[in-house]
Amino acid sequence: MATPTSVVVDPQGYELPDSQRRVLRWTLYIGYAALIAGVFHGLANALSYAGINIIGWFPGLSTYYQGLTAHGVANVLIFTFSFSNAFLPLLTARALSRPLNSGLLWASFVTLVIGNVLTVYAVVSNQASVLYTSYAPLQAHWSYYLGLVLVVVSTWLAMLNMWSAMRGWRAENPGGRTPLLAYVCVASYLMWFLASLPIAVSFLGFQLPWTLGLTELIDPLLTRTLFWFTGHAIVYAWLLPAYVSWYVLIPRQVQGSLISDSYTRIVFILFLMLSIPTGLHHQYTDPGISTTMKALHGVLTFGVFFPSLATAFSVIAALEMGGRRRGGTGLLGWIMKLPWGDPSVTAQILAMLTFVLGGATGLVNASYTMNQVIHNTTWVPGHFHMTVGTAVALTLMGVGYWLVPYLTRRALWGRRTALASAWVYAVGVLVFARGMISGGLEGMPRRTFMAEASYYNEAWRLPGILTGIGGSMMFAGVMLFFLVIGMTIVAGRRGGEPMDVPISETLTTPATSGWELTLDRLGWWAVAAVVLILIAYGPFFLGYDIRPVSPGFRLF
Ligand code: HAS
Ligand code: CU
Repeated sequence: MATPTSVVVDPQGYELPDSQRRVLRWTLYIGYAALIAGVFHGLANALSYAGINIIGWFPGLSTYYQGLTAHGVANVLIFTFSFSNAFLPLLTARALSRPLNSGLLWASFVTLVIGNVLTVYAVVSNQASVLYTSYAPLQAHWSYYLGLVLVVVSTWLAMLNMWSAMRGWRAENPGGRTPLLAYVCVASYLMWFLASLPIAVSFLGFQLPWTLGLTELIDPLLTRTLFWFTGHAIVYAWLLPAYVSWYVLIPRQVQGSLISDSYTRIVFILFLMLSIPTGLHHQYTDPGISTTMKALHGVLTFGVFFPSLATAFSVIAALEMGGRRRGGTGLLGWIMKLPWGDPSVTAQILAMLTFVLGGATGLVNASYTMNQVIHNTTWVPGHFHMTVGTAVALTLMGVGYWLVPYLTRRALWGRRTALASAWVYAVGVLVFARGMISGGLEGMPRRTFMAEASYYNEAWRLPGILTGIGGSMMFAGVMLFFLVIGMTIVAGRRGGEPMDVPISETLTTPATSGWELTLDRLGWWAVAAVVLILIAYGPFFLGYDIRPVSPGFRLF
C-alpha cells in the first residue's frame, strides 16, 4: 500500500510566523473538539429511531431537544466555522506568501472563543433548546443569540484578514493574477459575508431585544425568512472550504492536475452569485409567501446545482489524471491506482462519492411538488448527512490528516486507524441515509424522539434499525478520528521531513490578458450578487407588513 506522502511536497514553501500558526492551530482544535462533542447526541438520536433510548446516559441532559440542539449547533455551526476560520486564512497566507494581520487574527480568535462560550453556556444549561434553526416563537437565553452573532463576527474578521492580505499582494504585484488558492478562499468567505447579514439582523434586531424583554412580541414569519435567507447559503459556506480542498489540494495529493484556472474561478463566482437568492426552497410549505416568489427561488436552486455538477466534472478529471500518472490504464483501472493508502485522500474521495447521493436528494427537495412529500420527514436529515454530514465533515476530517501534522510538525499517528475511520464513517453514513431516506418516504418524522413517540408506523421499523446501525458506525468513525488526531497531537513523531500545503498545478495557466482578468474583480461580482439578491428577496420584503404577534415560548 502506498504511504501517505502527499503532504511532504515542498520544503521550500512559505511558512507563517510561529505565533500566527499557533492561533490557527487552536482555532482548528476548537472546530474538531466541537465535531467530537456534537456526535454524542448524534448517536443518541440515531439509536432512538431504532427504538433504543440512551438519553439517560448523558449526565445533565434534560431533554431530547436539548441534545438535538447541541448536536446541530456544535456540528454545523461551531465545527464548520472554526475549521474555516483556521483553514481559509492559512491557505490564503500560504498562497500569497505573506503573513496575516496579527491584530485581526487575534480579534477573530477571541471573538470566536467568547461566542462559543456564550452559546455553549446557553445550550448546556438548557436555556436554548430551540434547535439550530432558532425559530421564533421558541425563545432562547440572550447569550445564545449573542454568542452566535459573535461566531459570525469572527468569520467577518477572518474574511477581512484575507481580503487585506489579498489587497496587499495586489499592491505589490500590479497587473498580476491573484493566485488561485487565495482567490477561492476569499471568494468563499465573501459569499458567506453577504449571506450572513440577514441572520445578524434577525438576531440583533429582533430576537435579542425580544428575549431581553425590550420588545414583547415577535413576527415568526419574518425571523424565519431572515433565517433561511442566510440559512440556505450557509450550506455553501460549509461546502466551499471542502471544494477549496477538492479543487486546489486534492489534485496534487493524487499526483493529478487541476483542469483549468478560469473554470475554477467561474465556479466560485457562480456560488457567490447563486448561493443566496434560493433560501425560500426551505419555506415551500410556509404560508404568507407568494407562490411566484417560491417558484423563482426553486428555479434559482436548479441554477446553483450547476456549479456543483461542474465541480464533479473537474474533480473526477483531476482524479483520473492522477490515477493514470500513477500507472492506471483502461476505462476504470485508474481508480485502483489512486493513493488509497493515504487517509487524507481516501476520506475525501469517499466524501465526494457520498455527495453524489447528497446532490441527487437535493434535487428532490428543490422540486416544488416533490418537496411536499418529504418536507419535515427524515428524508431531509438523510439528505443533509450526505452533504454537510459527509461531503463536508468527512472532507474536513481528511484535511485534518495532513493539516494537523503540518501545524504541529508531528507525523500522523496511526495511518491504518485513520483509514479505518474514513471507511467506517462512509459506509455508516450510507446505511444511515438509506434508513432515513426510505423512512422519510413512509412519512417518518424528523426531529422526533422516536424511542418514546406515542405513535408508530410498522413501515418505519427497518428504516429505523438501519438509521441506528449506520449512525453508530458514523459515531465510531469520528471516535477513531479523535483517537488519531489526539495521538498525533500528543505523541506524533517529531522531526520528520518538512511539510507544505499541497498546492496543485493547473493544466491551463492563468490568462494574463483578455476577459478572464475580469474574473479577479471579486468586488464587482459581489455587487452583481447583491443585485440578484434584491431581485429574489426585494418583492417579499418591500411589500411586507411586520406583524409582531407572538410572545416567546420556552418549552424546555
Ligand atoms: Fe440541501 C435541505 C436542496 C446541497 C445541507 N440541505 C437541507 C438541509 C441542510 C442541507 C442542512 O431545495 C436541512 C435544513 C433544515 O434543517 O431544515 N441542497 C439542495 C440542493 C443542493 C443541496 C439542490 N444541502 C446541500 C449542501 C449542504 C446541504 C451542499 C450542506 C453542505 N436542501 C435542498 C432543499 C432543502 C435542503 C430544497 C429543503 C428541504 C426541506 O423541505 O426542508 C445542491 O447544491 C446539490 C448539488 C450537488 C451535486 C453533487 C456533485 C458531486 C461532486 C462530487 C464529484 C466527485 C466524485 C468522485 C463523484 C450536483 C462535486 C469520483 C471518484 C472516483 C474514485 C470515481
Ligand atoms: Cu437550501
